[in-house]
Amino acid sequence: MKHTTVHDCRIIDIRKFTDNRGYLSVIEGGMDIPFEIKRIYYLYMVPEAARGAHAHKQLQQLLIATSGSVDITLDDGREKKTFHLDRPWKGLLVVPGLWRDLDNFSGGTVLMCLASEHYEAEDYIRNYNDFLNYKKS
Ligand code: T46
Repeated sequence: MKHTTVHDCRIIDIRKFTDNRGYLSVIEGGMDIPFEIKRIYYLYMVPEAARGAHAHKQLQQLLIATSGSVDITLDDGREKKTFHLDRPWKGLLVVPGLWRDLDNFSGGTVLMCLASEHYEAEDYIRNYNDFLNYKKS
Protein backbone atom coordinates (compact mmCIF):
# COMPACT_ATOMS: atom_id res chain seq x y z
CA MET A 1 0.00 0.00 0.00
CA LYS A 2 3.05 2.26 0.22
CA HIS A 3 3.47 2.48 -3.53
CA THR A 4 0.03 3.71 -4.48
CA THR A 5 -0.27 6.93 -6.49
CA VAL A 6 -2.93 9.54 -7.11
CA HIS A 7 -3.52 7.85 -10.49
CA ASP A 8 -4.92 4.79 -8.70
CA CYS A 9 -7.88 6.93 -7.58
CA ARG A 10 -10.87 7.76 -9.73
CA ILE A 11 -14.36 9.14 -9.77
CA ILE A 12 -17.00 6.49 -10.27
CA ASP A 13 -20.55 6.99 -11.48
CA ILE A 14 -22.90 5.58 -8.88
CA ARG A 15 -25.87 3.70 -10.29
CA LYS A 16 -29.05 5.73 -10.20
CA PHE A 17 -32.69 5.05 -10.80
CA THR A 18 -34.78 7.98 -11.93
CA ASP A 19 -38.52 8.39 -12.30
CA ASN A 20 -41.08 11.07 -11.59
CA ARG A 21 -40.52 10.56 -7.84
CA GLY A 22 -36.89 11.64 -8.08
CA TYR A 23 -33.57 9.78 -7.86
CA LEU A 24 -32.37 6.72 -5.99
CA SER A 25 -28.69 5.77 -5.98
CA VAL A 26 -27.24 2.47 -4.82
CA ILE A 27 -23.78 1.11 -4.00
CA GLU A 28 -23.23 -2.55 -3.24
CA GLY A 29 -20.00 -3.47 -1.51
CA GLY A 30 -17.77 -5.78 -3.53
CA MET A 31 -19.85 -5.14 -6.66
CA ASP A 32 -19.95 -1.41 -7.43
CA ILE A 33 -16.77 -0.79 -5.43
CA PRO A 34 -13.76 -3.10 -4.95
CA PHE A 35 -14.28 -3.67 -1.21
CA GLU A 36 -16.91 -4.77 1.29
CA ILE A 37 -18.26 -1.90 3.37
CA LYS A 38 -17.47 -2.24 7.09
CA ARG A 39 -18.14 1.32 8.23
CA ILE A 40 -19.97 4.46 7.14
CA TYR A 41 -19.28 7.92 8.49
CA TYR A 42 -20.12 11.40 7.32
CA LEU A 43 -18.96 14.96 7.80
CA TYR A 44 -21.50 17.74 8.02
CA MET A 45 -21.97 21.27 9.40
CA VAL A 46 -18.31 21.84 8.49
CA PRO A 47 -17.29 25.49 8.99
CA GLU A 48 -14.68 27.29 6.84
CA ALA A 49 -11.86 25.19 8.31
CA ALA A 50 -10.25 22.42 6.27
CA ARG A 51 -10.30 18.78 7.42
CA GLY A 52 -8.26 15.74 6.61
CA ALA A 53 -4.48 16.25 6.68
CA HIS A 54 -3.65 12.58 7.12
CA ALA A 55 -3.09 9.34 5.22
CA HIS A 56 -4.36 5.82 5.79
CA LYS A 57 -2.15 2.74 5.61
CA GLN A 58 -4.83 0.17 4.78
CA LEU A 59 -8.20 1.89 4.52
CA GLN A 60 -9.99 2.03 1.17
CA GLN A 61 -12.76 4.56 0.84
CA LEU A 62 -15.50 5.84 -1.38
CA LEU A 63 -16.23 9.52 -0.69
CA ILE A 64 -19.51 11.04 -1.83
CA ALA A 65 -20.79 14.60 -1.40
CA THR A 66 -24.42 13.56 -0.88
CA SER A 67 -25.24 17.26 -0.78
CA GLY A 68 -23.16 20.40 -1.38
CA SER A 69 -19.60 20.31 -2.65
CA VAL A 70 -16.03 19.87 -1.47
CA ASP A 71 -12.51 19.69 -2.91
CA ILE A 72 -10.38 16.68 -2.05
CA THR A 73 -6.68 16.92 -2.76
CA LEU A 74 -4.81 13.63 -2.83
CA ASP A 75 -1.03 13.51 -2.57
CA ASP A 76 1.24 10.49 -3.10
CA GLY A 77 4.42 12.30 -2.06
CA ARG A 78 5.33 13.09 -5.67
CA GLU A 79 2.14 14.35 -7.23
CA LYS A 80 -1.06 15.98 -6.07
CA LYS A 81 -4.47 15.75 -7.69
CA THR A 82 -7.61 17.65 -6.69
CA PHE A 83 -11.08 16.20 -7.18
CA HIS A 84 -14.21 18.32 -6.91
CA LEU A 85 -17.19 16.39 -5.55
CA ASP A 86 -20.55 18.05 -6.13
CA ARG A 87 -23.06 15.39 -7.15
CA PRO A 88 -24.63 12.60 -5.05
CA TRP A 89 -24.06 10.12 -7.90
CA LYS A 90 -20.31 10.73 -8.11
CA GLY A 91 -17.98 8.88 -5.74
CA LEU A 92 -14.23 9.25 -5.30
CA LEU A 93 -12.52 5.92 -4.84
CA VAL A 94 -9.47 6.50 -2.63
CA VAL A 95 -6.80 3.82 -2.32
CA PRO A 96 -4.63 3.51 0.82
CA GLY A 97 -1.30 5.29 1.22
CA LEU A 98 -2.32 8.78 0.09
CA TRP A 99 -2.28 12.04 2.00
CA ARG A 100 -5.59 13.93 1.73
CA ASP A 101 -6.73 17.48 2.39
CA LEU A 102 -10.39 18.41 2.34
CA ASP A 103 -11.37 22.03 1.80
CA ASN A 104 -13.78 24.46 0.12
CA PHE A 105 -16.80 22.85 1.74
CA SER A 106 -19.89 24.68 0.51
CA GLY A 107 -22.59 25.49 3.07
CA GLY A 108 -24.70 22.45 3.94
CA THR A 109 -22.27 19.88 2.52
CA VAL A 110 -22.63 16.32 3.71
CA LEU A 111 -19.58 14.21 2.82
CA MET A 112 -20.22 10.52 3.26
CA CYS A 113 -17.47 7.92 3.45
CA LEU A 114 -17.94 4.21 2.80
CA ALA A 115 -14.95 2.51 4.38
CA SER A 116 -13.36 -0.91 3.98
CA GLU A 117 -12.30 -1.26 7.64
CA HIS A 118 -13.49 -0.56 11.15
CA TYR A 119 -11.99 2.47 12.90
CA GLU A 120 -8.37 2.03 13.92
CA ALA A 121 -6.36 5.02 15.13
CA GLU A 122 -3.13 3.14 14.20
CA ASP A 123 -4.15 3.19 10.53
CA TYR A 124 -3.67 6.99 10.40
CA ILE A 125 -0.46 8.86 9.55
CA ARG A 126 -1.06 12.42 10.76
CA ASN A 127 2.40 13.93 10.29
CA TYR A 128 3.39 14.88 6.72
CA ASN A 129 7.10 14.08 7.15
CA ASP A 130 6.19 10.68 8.59
CA PHE A 131 4.02 10.18 5.50
CA LEU A 132 6.89 11.03 3.14
CA ASN A 133 9.19 8.62 5.02
CA TYR A 134 6.49 5.93 4.87
CA LYS A 135 6.25 6.34 1.08
CA LYS A 136 10.04 6.09 0.70
CA SER A 137 10.43 3.06 2.97
C1 T46 B 1 -11.10 10.60 6.30
C2 T46 B 1 -11.85 11.89 6.20
C3 T46 B 1 -12.58 12.05 4.92
C4 T46 B 1 -13.90 7.85 15.40
O1 T46 B 1 -13.89 7.69 16.64
N1 T46 B 1 -14.35 6.85 14.59
C5 T46 B 1 -14.38 6.99 13.22
O2 T46 B 1 -14.81 6.06 12.51
C6 T46 B 1 -13.90 8.23 12.64
C7 T46 B 1 -13.89 8.41 11.13
C8 T46 B 1 -13.46 9.21 13.49
N2 T46 B 1 -13.48 9.03 14.83
C9 T46 B 1 -13.04 10.12 15.70
C10 T46 B 1 -11.54 10.37 15.70
C11 T46 B 1 -11.46 11.87 15.99
O3 T46 B 1 -11.44 12.09 17.39
O4 T46 B 1 -13.63 11.34 15.24
C12 T46 B 1 -12.78 12.44 15.44
C13 T46 B 1 -12.60 13.24 14.15
O5 T46 B 1 -11.90 12.42 13.18
P1 T46 B 1 -10.78 13.01 12.20
O6 T46 B 1 -10.02 14.08 12.88
O7 T46 B 1 -9.99 11.85 11.68
O8 T46 B 1 -11.69 13.67 11.05
P2 T46 B 1 -11.25 14.11 9.57
O9 T46 B 1 -12.37 14.88 8.99
O10 T46 B 1 -9.92 14.76 9.57
O11 T46 B 1 -11.09 12.72 8.78
C14 T46 B 1 -12.21 11.88 8.58
C15 T46 B 1 -11.78 10.42 8.71
O12 T46 B 1 -11.17 10.20 9.98
C16 T46 B 1 -10.82 10.02 7.63
O13 T46 B 1 -10.77 8.61 7.57
O14 T46 B 1 -10.59 10.11 5.30
O15 T46 B 1 -12.77 12.09 7.30
